[in-house]
Amino acid sequence: MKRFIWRTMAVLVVVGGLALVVACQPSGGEGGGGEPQLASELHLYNWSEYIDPDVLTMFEDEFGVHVVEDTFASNEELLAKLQAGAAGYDVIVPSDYMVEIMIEEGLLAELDVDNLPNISNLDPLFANPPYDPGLVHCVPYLWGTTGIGYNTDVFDEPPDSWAYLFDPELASQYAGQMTMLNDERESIGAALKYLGYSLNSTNEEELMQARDLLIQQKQWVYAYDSEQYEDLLSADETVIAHGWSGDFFMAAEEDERIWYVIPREGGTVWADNLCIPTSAASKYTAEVFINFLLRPDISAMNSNFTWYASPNAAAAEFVDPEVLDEPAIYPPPEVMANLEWIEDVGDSTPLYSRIWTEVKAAGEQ
Ligand code: SPD
Repeated sequence: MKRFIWRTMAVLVVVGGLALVVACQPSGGEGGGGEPQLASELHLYNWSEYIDPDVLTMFEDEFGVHVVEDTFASNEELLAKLQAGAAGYDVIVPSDYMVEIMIEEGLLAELDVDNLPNISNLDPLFANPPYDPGLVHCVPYLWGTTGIGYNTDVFDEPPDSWAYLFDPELASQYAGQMTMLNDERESIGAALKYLGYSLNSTNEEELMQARDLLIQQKQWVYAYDSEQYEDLLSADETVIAHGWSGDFFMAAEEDERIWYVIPREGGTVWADNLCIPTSAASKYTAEVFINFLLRPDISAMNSNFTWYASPNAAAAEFVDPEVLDEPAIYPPPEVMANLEWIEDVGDSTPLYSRIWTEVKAAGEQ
């Protein structure tokens, strides 16, 4: 009987012909009537090296909640995990276009703003994104750009064009010493940009050209990688890499030869977001965690650690000047105007996935 009480149970309450299901959990968990309680653990599913470990310790000390972090390498990997029914995550960090896809698929819970007073710290520019109008499901966490990282000892001038990765004359000079993101939207997007098209193209002819370009480029690619490409640069395995701004600046902290440039043809601008899956076990605890991450000092710690820009206006006074004043982290308006957001391409998504599969399989036995 005791075991029964401690186990989560559903109580059916019939009031005037209405059936209401109330979930009860052991104390220390969430749910039930009355004051919400914090769970003892929170499961965070995040990009790699994307939160200051001290922030996690501070949250654990302040709230007595142990944070278990697991990492993913692409939005598509995150989506596949949730679609497959993974129910173990309380907070996930999808990018803009993926938020839209996940909302459409019913994978994201609506946030209870009463638990998120620190949302008022956000810059109004980030308060109404087209992929989640009114921030109903997610709050923006960090934002950045996608471009080219390189070893400054090898390049006299910054490789400020996608041609360094795709033009046969230029790219062949770095054969076996370049990496591309293992990310279908980003890598196909880079090829589309080099060709002068939108990185959200749904034109089959343009997409086939991008596929052929990526297949041609494959002979010079050392690896498709989204988690260690900056370490490969530092280890002199590579000299040039397609990747995300902050990852290169983080590596540059340890190795001053590394730097980053946004290609003059334009690249991607993106925002990653804190969201709660509908399958989360501890929604209230997840909201308390997200609210903690929205605190100005905490938001700044994550920005300083990751070298990504913060959408939190109140955090600016705590962000290190090297981060805040770096034009490749906070690009000036004329550079921003040349960048594109990745959008949900709807019915063309399977075509992007097919192209990526073909690129990855090309030349393999
Ligand atoms: N190491 C953390 C990198 C986070 C990058 N997220 C960017 C996704 C853009 N499509």
